Amino acid sequence: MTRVKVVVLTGAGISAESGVPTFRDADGLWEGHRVEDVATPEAYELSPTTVHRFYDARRAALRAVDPNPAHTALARLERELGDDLLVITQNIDDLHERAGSERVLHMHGELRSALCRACHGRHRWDHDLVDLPPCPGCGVTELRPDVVWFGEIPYEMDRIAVELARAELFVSIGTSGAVYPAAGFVRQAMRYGARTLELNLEPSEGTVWFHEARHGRAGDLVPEWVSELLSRVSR
Ligand code: BV8
Repeated sequence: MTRVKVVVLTGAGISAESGVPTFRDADGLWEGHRVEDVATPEAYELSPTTVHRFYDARRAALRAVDPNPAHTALARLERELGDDLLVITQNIDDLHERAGSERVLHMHGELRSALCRACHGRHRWDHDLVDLPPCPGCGVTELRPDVVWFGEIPYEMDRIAVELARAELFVSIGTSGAVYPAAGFVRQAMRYGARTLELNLEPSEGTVWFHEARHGRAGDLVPEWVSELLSRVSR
């Protein structure tokens, strides 16, 4: 039996069935806000309160949602593949971790983390930030959401490049392929010879770059794909 190095990229679509709104579907988050008003450094400079309220609401909403079968299936896959699986997520929720995944790379940061603009410390954070609490590290009241905004560089891009070069299978789950550099990962993986698979409700903007695409709900597609893959490989 063979081993296979798998890199999975997830987007908002994998959390949709948990009740976390996506960004670009009809009732998406951005519908309530123009992205420039809440997810850019300029927006934060202009109106920190608006931006804090947007993220404080999303952080609080995490308590009311749970992982769905797609998250659970990826955690099962990690138990079987171990270091041969890495989940790179664009999502800032903690549903992968709560489903049991440990090897998760949050390239766009996390709601449950605060970043200090004074000491650049990153701290586990589960409360509101709108009242400008002191940084647990340096005490200065300069904490912002530890989230990568448009125009900012995503986390761990060097590590991601290494992982994409090593991948034998690249699977994109629940993302529209609208935001870079994440939307370009499929081409990077393909250039290094990976097989590419898209699991999404509908064809993404990058669907042409995938060897195979299956369209439907992540809660159905992901457990089915994981069972299929595990029947073919072993650690
Ligand atoms: C950077 C954190 C430089 C905040 C986010 C012009 C052309 C190309 C690029 C650019 C350009 N102008 C500017 C850029 C760069 C820009 C960009 O890509 N802009 C886009 C809008 C054109 N990117 C950046 O600024 C990035 N930084 O480029 O720095 C650099 C880069 C590398 C190295 C050095 C320097 C930073 C981008 C990060 C922004 N932050 N999130 C927050 O969460 O509030 S992005 C945000 O949108 C999300 O995090 C998510 O990652 C991203 C994409 O959303 P998706 O996850 O795909 O969600 P979406 O709603 O779009 O789609 C959901 C999909 O799921 C749909 O297809 C739907 O059909 C499907 N679905 C729904 N339900 C289900 C389902 N699928 C399965 N089952 C279901 N049940």
